[in-house]
Amino acid sequence: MSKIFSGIQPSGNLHLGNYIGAIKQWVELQNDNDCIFCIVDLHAITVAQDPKVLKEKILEVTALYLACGIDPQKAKIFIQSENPHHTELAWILNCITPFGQLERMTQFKDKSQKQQEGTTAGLFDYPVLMAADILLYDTQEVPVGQDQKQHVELTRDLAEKFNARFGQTFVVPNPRIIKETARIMSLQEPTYKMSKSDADMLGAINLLDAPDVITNKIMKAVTDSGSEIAYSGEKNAVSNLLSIYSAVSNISIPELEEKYRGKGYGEFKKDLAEAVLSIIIPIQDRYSQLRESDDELNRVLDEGRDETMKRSSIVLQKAKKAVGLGR
Ligand code: AQP
Repeated sequence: MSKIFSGIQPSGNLHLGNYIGAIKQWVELQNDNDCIFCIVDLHAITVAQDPKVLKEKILEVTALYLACGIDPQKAKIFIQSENPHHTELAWILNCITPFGQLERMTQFKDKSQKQQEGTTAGLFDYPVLMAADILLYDTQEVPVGQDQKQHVELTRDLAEKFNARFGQTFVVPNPRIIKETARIMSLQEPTYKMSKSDADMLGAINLLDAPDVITNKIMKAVTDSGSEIAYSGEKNAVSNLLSIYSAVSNISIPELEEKYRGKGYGEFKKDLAEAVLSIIIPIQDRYSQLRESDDELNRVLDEGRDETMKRSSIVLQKAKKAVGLGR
């Protein structure tokens, strides 16, 4: 049984990349592990958010966690900003984090280019807060998509550095990345990852998109030159569609290649849309039921906050004592 921590930002609409790259793994992991899944709203505000929309998205993400199969009897779910230990530990970690290491974070480089009103200190510091999120719970494994690997590596570096300087305090965590589904790409620009902040409305399949919208996005997905449905480095678009198909159907990629040998993109995409909908429609049904009243969501979040704060206070006190803070 491993201790597992992961989270998603309520910074927009959850999409199939978040589901395949993260939540789908969490649902499997919760059966045999001690899991905590967070709604990382403090990370979301590292880019500008409309306060009313953010508030709504926090409950939306919570309901989607449950609708996708996270079971609060097995895993704890809570909102990051409701546990102040995260920002407190982040400050302590800031004081041992090399500035140059944060400058090398590729997500910072990508996102700072998009910040029109100027890059904020929060965006720069985001990976240190993420390190605090992980280290507060003696986390052993962090299930994430490929884009977060560098941040988990920074977390490892900070834990090792802190332990070496102040004595054994933190467990050094490992990223848990499933190669085949670690990077689901945009349906319109398959060299970029599917992303909540993609300006192209056709690039991402959102978990709450209407079924006809999902079918339309898949039918309009770009393909590669040539008509062969095969997984290869030269066929980014079709390889991405095959990865999605395989993840939602549990049919292996070689089997799918065989099934569609000599067949056209039209038939392949129609079947892919059906396979995606067979996963998403039940999620949407459960989501609608959950949103009839938010009482259940609030109960789950209250319980998750209380339980996780008990755990994180132990590690935080240990870290503060090691550094020499307080009396
Ligand atoms: N395209 C993806 N393929 C596989 N995994 C993905 N993840 C995100 N996009 C993909 C994984 O989902 C988890 C939550 O990600 P996040 O919301 O914390 O932040 P993100 O990675 O920055 O997600 P987005 O969608 O790209 O959001 P924006 O546009 O707001 O930055 C992580 O485990 C991530 O790896």
